[in-house]
This record gives sequence, C-alpha cells and structure tokens, in this order.
Amino acid sequence: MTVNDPLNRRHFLKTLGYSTAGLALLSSPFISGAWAASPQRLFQVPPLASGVRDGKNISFSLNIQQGQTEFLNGRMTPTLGYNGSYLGPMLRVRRGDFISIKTTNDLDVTSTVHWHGMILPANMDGGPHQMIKPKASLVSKFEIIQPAATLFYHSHTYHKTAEQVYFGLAGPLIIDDDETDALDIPREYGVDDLPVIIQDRDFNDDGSFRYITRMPDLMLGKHGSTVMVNGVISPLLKAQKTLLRLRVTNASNARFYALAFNDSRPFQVIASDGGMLEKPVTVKQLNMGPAERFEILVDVSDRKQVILQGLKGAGNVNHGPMRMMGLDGQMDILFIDATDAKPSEHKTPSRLVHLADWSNVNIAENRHLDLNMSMGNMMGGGMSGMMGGGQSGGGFTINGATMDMNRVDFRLKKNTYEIWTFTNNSPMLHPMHVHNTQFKVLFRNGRLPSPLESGFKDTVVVGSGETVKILMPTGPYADPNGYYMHHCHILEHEDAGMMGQFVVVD
Ligand SMILES: [Cu+2]
Repeated sequence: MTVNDPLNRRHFLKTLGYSTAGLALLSSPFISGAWAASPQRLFQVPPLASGVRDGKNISFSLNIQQGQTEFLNGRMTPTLGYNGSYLGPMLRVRRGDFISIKTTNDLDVTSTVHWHGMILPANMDGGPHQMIKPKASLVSKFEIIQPAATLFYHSHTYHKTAEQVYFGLAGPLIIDDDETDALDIPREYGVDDLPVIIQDRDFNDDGSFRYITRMPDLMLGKHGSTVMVNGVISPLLKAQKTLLRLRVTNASNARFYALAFNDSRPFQVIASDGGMLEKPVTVKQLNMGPAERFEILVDVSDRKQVILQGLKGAGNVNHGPMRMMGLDGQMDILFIDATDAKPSEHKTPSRLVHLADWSNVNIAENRHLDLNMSMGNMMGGGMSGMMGGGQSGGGFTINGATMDMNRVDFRLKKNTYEIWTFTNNSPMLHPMHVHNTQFKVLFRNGRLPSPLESGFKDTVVVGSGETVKILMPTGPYADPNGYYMHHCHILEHEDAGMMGQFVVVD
C-alpha cells in the first residue's frame, strides 16, 4: 500500500477525519498546496539513545525485542526493534570515545548487532561469529578512531540477516569530530540535522509485513511497494530551517534509489558512507544502493513544498525478466513543507574537510573478487537452495564460492593498504560492503570515479559488467582468529552466500 494509491489515500483522509466526497477536486486536503499525493503522518526523528558518559567512556544498552508497530492506521504490524518496536535509537558518539554497548537479545531466536562502517577489532564487529543467543547479552567495546560520519547498525545473523533487518533490526549511529563541528553546516539534531532512513516494505491485508513470497524476492532481493522514512510511510517533514542537512541512509534490503526532488531542484552532497567529502557536490539526482549513506544539504529558502522522490528504473528492478514483476515505480519518499521555515544561520560551504592523500601509499596486496551467479545451481536448488546458500552451491558467488563460516578467504596484514578489484560477471548490480574499513574508489571501469565517490566509502555499487577498484586500509587491529566479512549488501544475496571472510594479522 502506498500513499500514491488513490484508494488508500481516500482511506488515509477518512481516518484523518477529512471528507473524501470531493476528493477528486482537492489537490491536497492535508495541507495547502498542489501535491498530487498527500503525506499521511509527520516525520519522526529517531530518539537519541541515552548513553552514560564518563569522560571519554560512553556506554549504551540495546535490547533486541519484538513488538507491534502501527504503520497503517488501525492495523498492527508485528515487528522487531532495538529498545522499541521498530528500528533503533540514534547512537551518537565522538571520535576518541571508548564505547561500550551491552546488547541483550529478548527474542527467542539468535541475533547479532553489527556496527556497519566501523573500524574496530574483529571480535567486536557483530558479524555472524558474534551471535547473541536468546536471552543472552553481548558487550561490544571499541574506540572510535575514525572521522565524523553517518553509520548504522543492524542484524548480521547468519542466513537470517535479510529477514531480521526487514522486520526492523537496524538503527542509526552518528560519529562527531572537531573538524566537522567546525564547519558552517546545519548540526542541530532533529531541527536542521535529520536522519532519513529509507526502507521499502510490503504489507499483507492484516497489516503484517509481507516478506519472501516468490522467486524474484530472492533473486533480486526483497523489494516493497511502500516506502518508509524512519519507520513512517512517506512522512511530512515540516522544515524548521531553510537549510536542511539530511543524513540519508538506504537501509532497504535490496532496493536502489535514484533520489530527486519533484521540482528538480539541485542539492549538495556533503558526505558519503565514511564521512565528509572535500567539497560539496551539486546534483539533481543521487543514486543510492543498499547500505550506502549520503549526507545532503537541501535549500528550502523558497519556502515551497517539495517531495523527495525515488525515480523509476533504479537498480535491479528492470533486470531482464524481472521487468514484469511490478517492482519498479516512482516513489514519494519524503514530503517537505518549508512554509514556516525560519532563516538558517548556515550556508553551503565551498570546502568541507581535507582528506588524506593516498596516492603514494604502498600497496601490500592486490586482490580480485569475481562476482557471479550460477543459474544452474539456482534452478536446481530452487528457493531452498538459495535460502540455504553454502551446501547447495547457492546462486550468488564471490570467486566461485559461497559463504563458509569455516573458510578464511583472505589474510590481510594490519596497518597496510590493499587494492581490491571487483568484477561483476552477473546480470545484476551488487552493492559490495567490506567490514572494518573506509576505502576510496580508485577506478570504475578504468576511469576515475564520480566526485560522489571521491570520499570514504564502505559500500560500493558494482554494476553488471563493471570492474571497480578500491584502495583499502586494513586498519590497526590484528586477530588471526577474528573474522571480518565482505559481502553483497542486497541482504538476500548475502544470506544466499554472496559473502566471504577475511582476517587481519600482524
Ligand atoms: Cu548482490
């Protein structure tokens, strides 16, 4: 169900107490304006987690729990969340902090919590080797040694990541630092500095989430026809300031977005996955794969009403036979009404931060990662084969293999740099994520990457037929028995085995 669906819109309006009799004549009875579709609910800011701070030590508690969430008026959706019924609180930390997070699993199934984008010891990474059994707790302790950035955390449970994230196990995390604090950009949380966590979902008639029901949900990863921001379907943000900093996180299982405003206004991209760019990049459209983050500045000083949309044709939705599956369509993601916005005290700076020059670093190792899918295995193994990955051969492979918890694919040396070359021989795009690092994209098909890929990244989209080279620091932590993951962040692909493991040694 989407807000663009006129029948549902009628339902929304009724539940809001509006008469729907003259609906066809009303451009937007919700607020004044000329929007073709109406937002149903207000934008929600994820609550800040109440950490206990003692100098540079800060501790948090997370509870993995089941709940019910009312996304649709009058219908409850069974969901999962951290410290709430759906998603999790904002964890806000500072470079130089020593953080300690105690996560308790109140579910009756095993789960994990992975710190996506964080440079940290392998045994604190929260991947499939750090399972939290039902009713058990796990403490993650690490130092924040990387620049200000918008990260996130989510379940990384072996073969269950996609399902657990879909039902709600993800949450936002912000790192602050002095360099970014010194910039003249919006930074008032919940006022002009806003997390925008984008997810797509499908609903059954009873309000429950519809998850995997057919082969394409596994092949392409689960796509939903309803889009949510911070757990609210296509919400309305009443802008308080005329310059907004949106920390956009694509926390969808599989959907790619081509973000643009409905009036095609330009906006500035100021940060990618791992932190600030050197200078803002002005765009009218921003493509995002699953797990990618971009911070954008949006000027709404014209005090108009605009819609952040996902344009048609993004990512894998038009892939071959999947074209007929109805996964594609324009989505109204976030409605922004700037009518009452107060003048911002900030403006878009011409320069942001200085990024270290890695052009002369020594390369300790070159590695090649061949991304592929094997149709034969997929057909033979069917749904269960793909779900099971591993033993059946699975469908999606890295260097011909699917994930094996007992196999180490790469052995990296700590405090070095490596070049990884991803070659995608499959017919789909894959957003490839590497744990414990923030890398730079060196080349895309032999060419320099776009300015949007000039900053720190932990996830890079590799299109069908593309070759992407990244330059990756291996980080300061060594542990021959601690496993980090590298994988496709289409979560159904990850669960189907498109994942490998590496260790970092002295
Ligand atoms: Cu993939």
